[in-house]
Amino acid sequence: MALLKILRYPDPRLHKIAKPVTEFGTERLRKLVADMADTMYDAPGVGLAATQVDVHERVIVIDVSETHDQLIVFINPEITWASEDKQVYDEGCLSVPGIYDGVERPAKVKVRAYDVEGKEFTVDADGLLAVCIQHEMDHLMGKVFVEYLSPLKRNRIKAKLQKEERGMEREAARAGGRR
Ligand code: K1U
Ligand code: ZN
Repeated sequence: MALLKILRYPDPRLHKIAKPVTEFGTERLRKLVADMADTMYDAPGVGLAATQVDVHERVIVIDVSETHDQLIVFINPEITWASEDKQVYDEGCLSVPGIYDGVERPAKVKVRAYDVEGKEFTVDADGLLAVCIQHEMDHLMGKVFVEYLSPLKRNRIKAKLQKEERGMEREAARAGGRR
């Protein structure tokens, strides 16, 4: 089991655009997916995009089940249909820890994607799965959910997380000095 470091907003690497996966069924892709799933379950979260672990390829893992045993791996996902009706969901993000806020998105989506072996599949999603797929696909396009919020809220969130980051860096430097 390998846990990957999750980038924290406002890290500029969260705004990189991910490239499509071109080689399927490789050990490298299998390991990336396994490590991403371990990282998501450990966090804990219900989704994770490769962008968040500084890998800029179109790979997403999601498990919205209560039993944490229904992992879905989406490689090169594309939304082929989105409903006219919208829903507002209080979203969270492992890259924006401790912040939850309402985002309006299409309530239902159809997604086409590939599994690790390169086999195509489609998913009809609603509820949290639909929210999570759209949130993770935004990550692959370099977009973080706070960009849907007002500039005032976004700047407050940015300042809070930057302050926390400075505190963590100071603590790490102190711990290093004690060694
Ligand atoms: O960082 C991420 O992209 C994952 C994110 C996914 C998400 C959740 C809710 C709405 C939209 C997108 C999370 O998993 S945040 C953590 C979270 O929702 C959660 C944590 C523990 C138990 C259950 C949920
Ligand atoms: Zn996120």
